[in-house]
Amino acid sequence: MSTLIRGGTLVSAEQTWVADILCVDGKIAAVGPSLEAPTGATIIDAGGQYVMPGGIDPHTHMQLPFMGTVASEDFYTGTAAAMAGGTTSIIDFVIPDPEQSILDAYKTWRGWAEKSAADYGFHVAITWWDESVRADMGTLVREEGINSFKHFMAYKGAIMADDELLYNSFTRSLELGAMPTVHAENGELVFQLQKKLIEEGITGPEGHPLSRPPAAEGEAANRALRFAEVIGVPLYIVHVSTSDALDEIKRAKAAGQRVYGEVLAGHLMIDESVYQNPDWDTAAAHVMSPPFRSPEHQAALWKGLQGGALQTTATDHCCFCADQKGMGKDNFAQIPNGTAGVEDRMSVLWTHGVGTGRLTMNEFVAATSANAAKIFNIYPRKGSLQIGADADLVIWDPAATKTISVKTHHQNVDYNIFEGMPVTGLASHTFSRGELTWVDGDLRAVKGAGKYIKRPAFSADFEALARQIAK
Ligand code: URQ
Ligand code: ZN
Ligand code: ZN
Repeated sequence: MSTLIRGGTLVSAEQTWVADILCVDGKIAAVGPSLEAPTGATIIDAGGQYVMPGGIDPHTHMQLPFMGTVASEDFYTGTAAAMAGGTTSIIDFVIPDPEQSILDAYKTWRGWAEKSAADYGFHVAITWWDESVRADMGTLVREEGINSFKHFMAYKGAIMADDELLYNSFTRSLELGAMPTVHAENGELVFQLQKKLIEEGITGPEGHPLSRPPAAEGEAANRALRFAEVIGVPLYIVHVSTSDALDEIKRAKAAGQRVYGEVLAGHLMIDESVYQNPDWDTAAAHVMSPPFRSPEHQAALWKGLQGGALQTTATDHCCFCADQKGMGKDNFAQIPNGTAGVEDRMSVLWTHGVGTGRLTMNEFVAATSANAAKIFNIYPRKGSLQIGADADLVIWDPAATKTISVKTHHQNVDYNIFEGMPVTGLASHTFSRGELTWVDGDLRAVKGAGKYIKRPAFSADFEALARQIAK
């Protein structure tokens, strides 16, 4: 099966040029001017549009069991919605219960993900420790293509990693050539502040940001960075939301430490005033951790992305509908944490990144696709326009506009944090390994068509990673 995409302007993380691109049997087979169409090939005219690597969202939680309920978006509906927005791969999370075999948890998540319509990989969270966890981490790296392990420094009493676990798991990650990643919030501080606020009678969503001050993120980011520095392992910090954490990342990078930062489209665009909304459901719909912050933090995050202190963008797509959020009606600490975004990330970043001059088109591709592929060692198979790469592509119409709304989105959730936002720049066509899955509003996602992405370990010295990602 072959498709010739003609007349477009190709945009990779490195360059922009006019050329045709031929996809054969799910791979990029040729790139160049005036390519011949093989007999029977589908021909797509990309004139006036950009052809870019499909987006990679390195942070999603499809159908996550969390805080007493299960996220409303599953692997099929979530990957379908992703492709409607130009994202063609996700990296989701296996989150074992404490004391649960991490191999068993991995197998469970693999089963859930069978229904995916687009390609997917997993970070595996280390939520407890004993010698079996150490051994299973080796199995996951050597046999299952896992090269990243997640540590939640938040969520005391549930999945929180203490310092002993951080030390053991970071050390094991280095041995295995795997990337440790962290959710950097001090879980004890958050727990104590939640308790204090509830005792003071602050039970509504307005209490959520008060219980998770920027200092709680800054402290945890610094602690995780110091552990990684002493152990000698790189570190990836997910959903950096404050200048406090960003400053710690800059300090570490300036000292030569290998650290990577991720920022959510939500944290770039939504501010903390949402928690003051008098409508409980609206305020609760925005409860996610770390919380949305002030405009000052948003501005710092944009500068971090522009300046290279932050390398990737993601969504932390973790959906809970109003009835689920209502579980915290009397206590904000019981509102399931999470918001959506997997469908909107690319258009939001294009409109407010490229559209404002903050990002070049090449930096946009780096931040929405190529850097995540490089950091998690699936480049150039993913995140590139190179011959031999998977034909995960998006044809991007820079002139197309829409207003983001829950009324029209494809995400399986009853709220959209970007509700009412006008965006310019939309995916007109999305290809998943050469298959056309989205074309001008017609979603052709196929349940189960997605494939598991095995991600090889790094060489012990991670030098290859450093060379790839150098900005
Ligand atoms: O913390 C996370 O990343 C997961 C549990 C999703 N929820 C959230 O509020 N970010
Ligand atoms: Zn998190
Ligand atoms: Zn998350």
